[in-house]
Amino acid sequence: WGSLGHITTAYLASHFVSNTTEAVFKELLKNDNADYLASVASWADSVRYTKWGRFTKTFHFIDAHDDPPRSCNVDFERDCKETGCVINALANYTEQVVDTALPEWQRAQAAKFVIHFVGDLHQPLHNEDVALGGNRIHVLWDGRGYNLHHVWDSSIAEKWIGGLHGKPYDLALKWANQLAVEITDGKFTPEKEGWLKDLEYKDPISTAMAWSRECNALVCTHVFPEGPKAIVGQELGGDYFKAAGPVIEKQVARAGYRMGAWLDQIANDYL
Ligand code: DCM
Ligand code: DCM
Ligand code: DCM
Ligand code: ZN
Ligand code: ZN
Repeated sequence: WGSLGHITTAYLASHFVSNTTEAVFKELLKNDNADYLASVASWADSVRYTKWGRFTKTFHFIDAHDDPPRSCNVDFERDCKETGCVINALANYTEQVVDTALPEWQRAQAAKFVIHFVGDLHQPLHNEDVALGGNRIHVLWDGRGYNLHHVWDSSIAEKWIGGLHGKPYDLALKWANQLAVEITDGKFTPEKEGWLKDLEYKDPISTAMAWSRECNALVCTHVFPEGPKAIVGQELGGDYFKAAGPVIEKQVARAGYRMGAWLDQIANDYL
């Protein structure tokens, strides 16, 4: 995601975590404010292209070598790069957060990666190989040129919330509060229990692969419903957005709700 997606998922997670979890992560991240998760959610993107952070570049996605829209599927052995992917990155950093033999700064840094990668794992094009996750596909968005990856990272979400009128953290918090209502007592309430099915941080590869397969399926149904070639140069701000907006909304909601449950399990074992 872009920063709006990441900050929103983190605010949403902070809405659902237990008091214990909140205390554990406020202490670890040395931040006693309401944005203790949100303020670190985009950090992993800021280090990606720095010299010391280069090794994390492929940690943000998994390149599913499938064939949308005919066939969507993800295979860990086939698709996770030698240099790592979002699946084993989430697993490794989750293990680091709970490893009390590690120095506290390293566990805090691991927590920041976990908060980011749960988010990225829920973006359909972070679970797809085609055209570098859509980066090499030129499209139009309300008349202006972008690549398809950017549209799914940022443009759809920004339009869904009514545009970027306001401060980024305020907009994200407002959206997160709306999603929290939909989860607690709204359109997502009937399915929220299913979102946490088989969630187990001690089995991170299985859990992350289940999330990845669910998300990758959306590549066939909503990202490339007519195939990758048909979308090149198309205007996506109209009918395409109408179908994609609800998908983005649900993926952000799932990511935030699952992040909260993930951090709850971590904090429980921390004690
Ligand atoms: N930030 C912001 N508004 C907030 C919290 C953080 O604009 N309420 C920005 C400032 C930093 C980044 O997010 O660029 C991370 O902040 P921090 O150093 O507090 O984690
Ligand atoms: N941060 C860190 N180590 C770095 C860069 C940033 O621990 N090398 C922290 C400071 C902020 C958060 O990550 O709390 C977000 O930083 P930024 O504003 O640089 O995105
Ligand atoms: N990305 C992806 N899949 C790829 C390559 C990149 O999902 N095979 C993502 C990572 C970034 C965005 O696309 O979020 C832009 O990547 P880059 O800046 O490396 O082009
Ligand atoms: Zn992206
Ligand atoms: Zn990322």
